[in-house]
Amino acid sequence: MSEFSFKNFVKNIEPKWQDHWDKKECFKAFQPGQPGSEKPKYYCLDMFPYPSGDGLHIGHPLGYTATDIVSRFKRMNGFNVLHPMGWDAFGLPAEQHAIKKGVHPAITTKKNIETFKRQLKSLGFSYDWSREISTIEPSYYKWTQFLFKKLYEKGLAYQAEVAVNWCAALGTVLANDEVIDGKSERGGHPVVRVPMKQWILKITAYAERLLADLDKVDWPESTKEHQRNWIGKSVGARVSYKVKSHPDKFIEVFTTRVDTLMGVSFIALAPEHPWVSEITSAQNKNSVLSYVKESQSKNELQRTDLNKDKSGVFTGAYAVHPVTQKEIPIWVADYVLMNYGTGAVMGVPAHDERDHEFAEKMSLPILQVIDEEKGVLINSNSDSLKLDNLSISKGVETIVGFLESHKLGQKHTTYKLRDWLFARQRYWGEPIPVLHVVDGPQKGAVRLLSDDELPLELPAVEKYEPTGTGESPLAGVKNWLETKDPITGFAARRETNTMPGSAASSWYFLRYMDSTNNNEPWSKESEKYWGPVDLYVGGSEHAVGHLLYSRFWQKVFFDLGLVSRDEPFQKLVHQGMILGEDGEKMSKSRGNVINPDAIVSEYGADSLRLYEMFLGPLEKAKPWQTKNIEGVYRFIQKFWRILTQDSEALAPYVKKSSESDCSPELLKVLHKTIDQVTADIEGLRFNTAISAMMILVNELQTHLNEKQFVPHDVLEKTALLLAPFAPHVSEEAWSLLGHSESLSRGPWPVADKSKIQEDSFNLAIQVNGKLRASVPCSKNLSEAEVKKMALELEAIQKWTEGKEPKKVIYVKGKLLSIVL
Ligand code: ANZ
Repeated sequence: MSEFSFKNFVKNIEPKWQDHWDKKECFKAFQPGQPGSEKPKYYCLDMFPYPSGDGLHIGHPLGYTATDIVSRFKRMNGFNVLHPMGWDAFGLPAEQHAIKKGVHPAITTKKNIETFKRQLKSLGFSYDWSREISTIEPSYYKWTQFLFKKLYEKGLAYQAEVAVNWCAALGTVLANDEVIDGKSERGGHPVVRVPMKQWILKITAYAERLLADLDKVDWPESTKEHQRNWIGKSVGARVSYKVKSHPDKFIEVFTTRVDTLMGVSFIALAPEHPWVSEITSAQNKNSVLSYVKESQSKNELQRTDLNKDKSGVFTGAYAVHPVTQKEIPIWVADYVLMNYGTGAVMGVPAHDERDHEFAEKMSLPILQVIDEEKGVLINSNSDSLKLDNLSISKGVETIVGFLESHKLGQKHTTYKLRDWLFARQRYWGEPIPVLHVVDGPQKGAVRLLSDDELPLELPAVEKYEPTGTGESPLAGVKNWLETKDPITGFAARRETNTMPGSAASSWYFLRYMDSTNNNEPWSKESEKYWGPVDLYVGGSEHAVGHLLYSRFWQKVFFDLGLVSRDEPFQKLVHQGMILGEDGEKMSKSRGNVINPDAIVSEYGADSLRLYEMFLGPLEKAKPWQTKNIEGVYRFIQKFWRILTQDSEALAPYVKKSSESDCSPELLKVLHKTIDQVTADIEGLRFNTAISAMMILVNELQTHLNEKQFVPHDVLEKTALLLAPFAPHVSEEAWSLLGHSESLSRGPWPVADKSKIQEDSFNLAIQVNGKLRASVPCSKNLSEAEVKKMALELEAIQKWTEGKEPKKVIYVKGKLLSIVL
């Protein structure tokens, strides 16, 4: 078959099978109670894409092919597989794209979804498209709003004036995970901290469980560690220092090293600490005020940078040491952050690097109180507490005991995790389902919309660009904005902020379980059946964003009795990045971007799928090489040729018959391949599975070349093995081999281990205890036959010299020992 016709053949069969799968609902997942649901379930999930204007990136099919292989494999193994797809279509990227194109996001997003869907279909992924979701549909975001209400009712959503990450260029606030090194993750624009009234979700209430439950899931260790660090648990103590000039005021500090209490030589407050101006003495007022002002222009990163010079200013006030009652100067220093711990620290220059620098610069005393080598307290005795020579842990215990009994401190655990900023001053997001009463006796009250008012639809507007003022474009939509308080009848305004991009993605995996339910986001029954996601594949960039938020929502839903388990994703895998041919990250500006459409049209989807899987281990970064696709392309061609080429001449060698007619060598390769491909798919080692199948197909070719028999059975099993990877050509082969039903539900071939076993082994032969020969020996030989063979060997006769052995001992499959 010529190259040209094979190309046409591929062009022909791929859409044909895609249509067939659609029409016959080959990938339908059966709801609990339906026929088919009695099978074991398997939930295999991709991170759903945001449908960008660029269409599918060559990196998308990497993870998607991996989950597709697993989904197809599980289906063929008798599982009821849930493998869904949808669109994460609200949010900043979609809006930015629309702004760039000058076309309303509702229009661009719809168009992009169509492109994405066409592209995904052209790759032959086995999604149950009847469960498709799109987060911008009111039928979907109705439930996002409903779930927000649940969080609010549980006290986990609140409004507060907080310092937020404001990005003027994007015209919106950003969540902490959207800010990298003081710049917006998207676009790299500067981000500054400004106070704003915001909706916030209390993820910190779940910090401990989010941390502890990481032990329950099968995730990459690096991702768990990333979450652990992001949650940032610190176990320590709070200590109260009385302010000498204001005896009713106690400055609370948080410390992880309460054992160093006797080495404190100053207290430092964050510039934003509420007591700064109150405790500052008259003489110091001006210098303190100007310092505070100056620090506002620095971001958190600049302030905490270890390499930066420490700065600060003395307030003129003193604190009282809780044990010695000595005076300790109170400073303001911008390396102390207001949003961590209590916004105040006790400075221990001898044992903390930043405090040390600060003390040196300000000429404050540096007193060593721990012998770090011995791990004991020193210089720490006072009239009221004898601490010297205590171990650090004993020291902590004694000091905390003292502080507690004097009501001057207690053990305390703190987390770096911040509450989740849940409002964006943007148009393209879910409206937050609340009203603000603006008139009447209950002015200022916040009302949740009732369930039957949901969805609160996003109004159609002409101007959707950020206003730049910090207010959402929705604030300009008068007829939508102004409404009435249902309770008092007085004027009310709708909330104009929208939800962040990560709202919809925090629960979409639950919606797939019951995507057409109009009465609830999902039924308990469907969650009980489908949960948790058995395999989740997606990018590691979501480690502390989406993957943390979803765990939080799942736990809240668990506490509300809406779901039956408190972790959403049992096994998580991150696919590696596909780099450009030049080994660099693919980007338009580098001009090294590969378009999947072009590859599919040249080589077909099966080749693209095989190639991406053959590139290397799923998790690794690897460069793309278009010319190497030829390798997998030829592999499929070879398989097809074996099935069809010279069929008349070869017919006698490929007849309908059973394996028993087949040569043991071929059977061995076949069953080895079945065994390996099965284990490799389970272990997500797709590249080695493909290598194994290549060996098998070569073996088939060799057999035919030598006019040896290749039974029909063997060809069938080869097609089945290949099906998860290259489903189109496998279906075509399966039908050519006489099947009228799709192979999408199996049967998956089972390896016959007895056929795999090596049929020869190395026999070691000893004469009088000394190794004299080592020869290959067939496993089928009896003990007598082995003895006879050994004694006839020249290498042995040299030693036996014709003598009759006194004893011959045979250790089966290993050793023959001849005693003369
Ligand atoms: C005294 C001390 C002595 C400290 C010592 C450390 C070493 P982690 O482990 O990251 O939680 N700290 C507390 N609140 C702070 C704030 N708002 N801004 C900046 N620094 C703050 O760090 C806890 C330690 O960081 C605390 O323990 C405190 O310094 C400082 F030898 O107290 B430590």
